[in-house]
Amino acid sequence: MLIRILPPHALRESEVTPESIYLNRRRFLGGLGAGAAALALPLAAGAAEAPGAALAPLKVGTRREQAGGEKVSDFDTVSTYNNFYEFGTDKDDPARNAHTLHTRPWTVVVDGECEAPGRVDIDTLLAGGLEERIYRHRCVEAWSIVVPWVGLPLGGFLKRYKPTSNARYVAFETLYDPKQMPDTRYGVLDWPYLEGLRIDEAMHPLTMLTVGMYGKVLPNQNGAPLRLTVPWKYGFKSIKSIVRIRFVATQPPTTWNRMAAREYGFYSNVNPHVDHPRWSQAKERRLGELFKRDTLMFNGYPEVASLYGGMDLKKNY
Ligand SMILES: Nc1nc2c(c(=O)[nH]1)N[C@H]1C(S)=C(S)[C@@H](COP(=O)(O)O)O[C@H]1N2
Ligand SMILES: [Mo]
Repeated sequence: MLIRILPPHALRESEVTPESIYLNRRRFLGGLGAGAAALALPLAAGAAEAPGAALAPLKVGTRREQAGGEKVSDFDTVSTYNNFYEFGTDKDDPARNAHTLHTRPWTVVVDGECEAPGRVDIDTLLAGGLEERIYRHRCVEAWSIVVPWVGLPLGGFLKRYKPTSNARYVAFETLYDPKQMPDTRYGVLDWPYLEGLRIDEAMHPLTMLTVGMYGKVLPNQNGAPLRLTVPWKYGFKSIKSIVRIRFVATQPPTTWNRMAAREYGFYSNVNPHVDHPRWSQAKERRLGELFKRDTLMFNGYPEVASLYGGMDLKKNY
């Protein structure tokens, strides 16, 4: 299916960006290619000035190193090599374009199958009980980084809203505002960006509601003011700039799964033994390193294996 419309060289290059190649081609076929590229150019200036200097520092309580002592990636890399398609499909687009996102005021609605639905203001979340967790992050495109995230465990946050026994999944939604997110004017993906977790995955102590990185608030391009961090899953599960969290009874639709179900499953656990239909997942390039390294099962978080007891992870990819 999708494999047939790719140029042959793309099939061999696992570390180029298969998704953006595919999507740019799609956009091009839609007749928007040249115009979109030209529009993006005038914004190119102003991106490179003192990365991170203007970001507010966060008060961090406990700090946990949970990346096996591996070297933390450079802030510059993590904040300039991004996937955030609402701001463009090239890796440097979000850092150049995401300044148009307004992160204040920002409220997150929590509703659905729960006894105490409500909404919370981002500044309330920032005010108390933040932790730092250093996690590996593995993109489905076979690159990876190690990031000191700042946030709070998602499970504790969700419990405040008293999920009922009908709450078997949690659905997440990104802001959708074409005025702030210029690339949502194109049909690259279905907007708003949607993601979901099974309730036990959402409650797992590794799953974080993330509000910062490197001791500061999140840069817009990394999903400000709050995003998910699910370190044993491919990066696209870590949805950015969340405005709504909903407890639901049945498996919710997710953007990438709707886009190409055969390529992007609901679970999307990092798994070196289950290849993507268009490339191997056995190895990855850690950004900043020369040689590829082996991809670890569950991205090196074997403690989550018990969530999937009895499941065929080739079928539930
Ligand atoms: N709303 C939204 N969330 C998103 C994406 C996106 O395009 N839109 N990209 C995902 C992908 S593919 C990855 S790898 C991570 C990238 O996070 P980072 O830029 O902080 O490394 O964000 C994920 N969350
Ligand atoms: Mo990704």
